[in-house]
Amino acid sequence: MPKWLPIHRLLQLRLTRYAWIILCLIAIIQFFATYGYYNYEHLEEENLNKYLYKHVNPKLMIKKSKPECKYEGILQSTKTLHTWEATKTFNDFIPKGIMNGSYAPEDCNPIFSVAILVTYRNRQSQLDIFIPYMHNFLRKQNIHYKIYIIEQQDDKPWNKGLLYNIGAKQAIAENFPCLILHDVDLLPLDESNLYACLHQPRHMSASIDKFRFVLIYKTLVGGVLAITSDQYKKLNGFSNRFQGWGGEDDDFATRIMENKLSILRFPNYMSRYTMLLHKQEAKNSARYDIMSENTSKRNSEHDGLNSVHFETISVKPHRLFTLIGVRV
Ligand code: BGN
Repeated sequence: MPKWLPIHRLLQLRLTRYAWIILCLIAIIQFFATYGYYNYEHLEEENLNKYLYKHVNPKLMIKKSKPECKYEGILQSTKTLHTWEATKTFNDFIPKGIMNGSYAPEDCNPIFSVAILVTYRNRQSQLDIFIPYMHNFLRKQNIHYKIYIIEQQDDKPWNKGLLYNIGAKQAIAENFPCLILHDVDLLPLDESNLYACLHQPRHMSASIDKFRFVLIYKTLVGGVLAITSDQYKKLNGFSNRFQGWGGEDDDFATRIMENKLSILRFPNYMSRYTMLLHKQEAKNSARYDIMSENTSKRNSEHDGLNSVHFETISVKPHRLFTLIGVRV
């Protein structure tokens, strides 16, 4: 018997054991990789039109000589960028037609006006990508829009809910009927993802590459959310009590449900986003307690849009966005 045979057998035995371990690992990874909903409940593409909230800012100049803008082509578009293509496109950016972060189509009258509210601190490299990317994306949509960056200009714990409330107050004061609450690290990939409100709150970022393009849970409203200004006021906006990362969006979802509103979504092939990389913010360890306290005590009546406190605030128009600087 040749000498190498027992070693070979041993190796074979090891290999089978390794094979088992590898198979188990694959099973575990598979389990975690498939949690969430790929086929979540959504509106059907052919019915979207009847859900659209068709309102423009009354201050927008409507010219009778121009036709009404059309949206069917946008909603039916199948053009999609791949994750790796998305961040490269900002090189071809010519800021034509944009003033104070606002744009309206030239050759037709839009039927949607939306305020894009972006909460922000210390993410210059993401903002540099986000702003041109979004203008390029939105200018193709035939909508009237304005981008607001709401920057927390202090070192105190991050308070996203409060920043959204401040941005919403400003946009509502400027007569915007629809608010789109937008993370600075998310870029839409599908041209058919029309930036407009529906008659019910609309969670727009249901399919993000970071989450393997699945909806991680059904009540998620974080990322990108479109809500009418009237509904935002009805909910009394966000709780101002969440400091640090996480929870304020889940609390907002509770407000939506308490007010008997529902969360609508477009199909996944119209709701894809790529997330720009960044390191995870410090999580707020009190977020679970605040959430359950808010729900049990029905805090939403006195904690929100009607109780916004801050030290200082400034509103500065820049060409590509309006900057609302806040010290909380
Ligand atoms: C959740 C966070 C959300 C966040 C999503 C996606 C909480 C509260 C505990 C239930 N919620 O876990 O704020 O948007 O992840 O990242 O942490």
